[in-house]
Amino acid sequence: MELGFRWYGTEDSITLNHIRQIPNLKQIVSAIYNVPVGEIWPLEEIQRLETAVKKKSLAFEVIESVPVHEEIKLGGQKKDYWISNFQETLKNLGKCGIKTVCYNFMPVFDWTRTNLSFQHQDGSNSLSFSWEQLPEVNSLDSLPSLPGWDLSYQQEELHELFRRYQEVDEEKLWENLSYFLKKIIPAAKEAGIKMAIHPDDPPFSIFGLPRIITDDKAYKRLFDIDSSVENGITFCTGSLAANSKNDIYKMLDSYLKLGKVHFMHARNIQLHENGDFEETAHASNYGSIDMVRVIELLKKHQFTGCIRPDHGRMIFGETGRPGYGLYDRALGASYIYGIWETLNK
Ligand code: CS2
Ligand code: MN
Repeated sequence: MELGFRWYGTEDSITLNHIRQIPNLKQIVSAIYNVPVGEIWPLEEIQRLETAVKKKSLAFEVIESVPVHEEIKLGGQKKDYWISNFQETLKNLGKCGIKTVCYNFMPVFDWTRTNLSFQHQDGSNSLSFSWEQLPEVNSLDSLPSLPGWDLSYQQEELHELFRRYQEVDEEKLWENLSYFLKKIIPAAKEAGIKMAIHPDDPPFSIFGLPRIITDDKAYKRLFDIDSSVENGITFCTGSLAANSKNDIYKMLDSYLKLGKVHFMHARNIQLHENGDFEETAHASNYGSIDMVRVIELLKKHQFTGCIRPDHGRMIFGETGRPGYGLYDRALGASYIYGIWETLNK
């Protein structure tokens, strides 16, 4: 297992100089952010990122994420064009020594929360989800304004997307994912890259939009599409645990055994009986996830991939990108490494 840290590039208020001071931190997880979704990531841009990271004696092996163009998820007419762009991006990433590419297949919105600064008793704050606060979408005329996504879409654009997704149910989305993977996995193989799909966050349908990477049954189906090692996953503890029916330890155990886990996200959440949850400190006693059990499984299967602290709280008065402050993620990283070291004594 190697500790990684997500970095949003030179636009990130957190610098590589700070990140490299986290004990035992070995890898930077990043992406090219200035290329529009679906366009090919130019080789020179990736090389520039690679150089910046390596100059700080950190490894650059995991990309999070290469976004999948909405036309691909919709199965639209131009999907082949966008898929071939994705293949080209993989080629360029392979040339820069990238081994793992995280992506997701969630329609319209990636992670969905109702509050970006839920107040904890100790004065820290974090992202949270509450059913009561989730806007209802009864018609296309009342589309949701969601924290974190308000500025991502123009109203008309959102409207058009929702309209088109009316034709895409879960079954259709599976078909579109399968179509995508059949073309992408061979390209990944050729580039020496393993694909790692991130689970839907949270793992259930929202606003009537289909979500499919949600539970054990879904993973079986995903692996059936292509059993090769390149068709793998990002195991995100906090995303999957937001459905109380998911036995994340059993799931992780079996996917590690299959060799399908290429990237780990360690995130803790406090899940409530009504399905609401808030993100917490990484330590097991702060949330619903037993982090020791998670790391024990990584040890059991001799996981050699990258693990990164996923969202952290905002602490010590820090402000900035919700979930992605420096301090709590650094604490999380150290906590995770502490468990690992103990297990390896
Ligand atoms: C991440 C996801 O910040 C987060 O919630 O875990 O955004 C993740 O990076 C993407 O869904 C992966 O494609
Ligand atoms: Mn995650």
